[in-house]
Amino acid sequence: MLNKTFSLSQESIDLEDKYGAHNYHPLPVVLAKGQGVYVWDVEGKKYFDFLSAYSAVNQGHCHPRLVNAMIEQASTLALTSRAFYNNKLGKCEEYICNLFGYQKVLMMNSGAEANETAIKLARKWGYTKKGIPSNEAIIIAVERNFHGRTIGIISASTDPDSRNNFGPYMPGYQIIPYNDLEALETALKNPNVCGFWLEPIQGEAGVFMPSEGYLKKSEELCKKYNVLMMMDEVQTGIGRTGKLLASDHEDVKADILILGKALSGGMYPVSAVLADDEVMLVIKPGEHGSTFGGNPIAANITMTALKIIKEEKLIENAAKMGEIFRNRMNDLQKKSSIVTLVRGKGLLNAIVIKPTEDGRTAWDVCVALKENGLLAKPTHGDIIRFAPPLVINEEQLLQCCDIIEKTILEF
Ligand code: IF1
Repeated sequence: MLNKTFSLSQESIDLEDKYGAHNYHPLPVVLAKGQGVYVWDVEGKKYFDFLSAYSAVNQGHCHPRLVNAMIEQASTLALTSRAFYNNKLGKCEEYICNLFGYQKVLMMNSGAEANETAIKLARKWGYTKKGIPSNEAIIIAVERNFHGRTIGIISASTDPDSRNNFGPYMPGYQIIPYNDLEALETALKNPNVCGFWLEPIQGEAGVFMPSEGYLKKSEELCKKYNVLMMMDEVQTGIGRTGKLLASDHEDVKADILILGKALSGGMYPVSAVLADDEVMLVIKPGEHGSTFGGNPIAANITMTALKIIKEEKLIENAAKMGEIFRNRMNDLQKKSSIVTLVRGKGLLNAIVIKPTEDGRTAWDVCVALKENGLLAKPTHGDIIRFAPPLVINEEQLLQCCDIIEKTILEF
């Protein structure tokens, strides 16, 4: 922790502690400025951001084109609600549908809302198209899933922190092991199943990747049993894993695609659900919505955020930088007594840290990394996720590898 003498950081920390809910345990750093791969704290110290707001800031902090897109629209027309049309949403919907290859998109705000929308779409499709008896629809979810924090979503969670003491839970889920095709096929045989809901790589679980071919085989099984594949790419999408979508590594095209976070480059809360007409049009006017969903600012920023991904070749960069990063981390693992595993794809990577004899953990490594100018956060105690903005260049990446190596070898 910071020393108790007066400091700008301590002032902010104390205010949040006194007046803010304690639903997070942030690293003791108070940020005041961001630009590209860098953030600065209130005392003016500069850091590499290796979390990217959980992969929302893929395009880099305060990207000038995103700032302009926001200012431009915010000073023209900010919010109309969907009670009326506006001149930005249609263009944004067209851009998104053409880029990801779907007939329709439904715009929401948070990743959780997009996942809730996907649940409603799958269920209503199950009743009206698959003939599942009313209120009997089942969605298959996987162990260690993370799709958001609403009651509907955590009712499928296997993580005690996300789930415990928030019951009673929403029914209609069957939980199976991730990366287990036999368990999937068995579960799919139930005619009341309308959807199979998963992340192509489990972010919160600690960048847990399934076996090669698991996604493709799952897609085939879903088609065989007439079940909608609902792919949550909120964290893995928008170039993060070295492809536009993580699903692209196996040429998988989900029936329902769920996007968020970097869809707006972290400039504004924007999420989206994509599907073809057969699925999307089961929801009729007045059956679903949101005050801010698809607002003009969201639309203007989203089109710009997606153009940046393409025009600045951030997908290719993520693939190339990711290779360099994992090679350096694998070398580090050989030299370090506390790094037990390195895994990831593109610029979504993680290392697993074994506690030292004197009980120091991944948290202590992250505090030391902060002292050395790099910000990352542990998940599930022993895993450190490394996810810099996709705009990082080779020189910056190698500097960060040097910081990580220097820090880890001090443990
Ligand atoms: C927290 C991490 C957690 C997500 C996937 C949906 C959502 C998320 C795959 C919901 C959100 C965020 C939420 C934040 C920490 C972070 C996170 F995996 F990215 F690290 F929690 F697991 N699907 N992930 O990753 O999107 O409603 O937040 O916009 O809740 O602590 P949201």
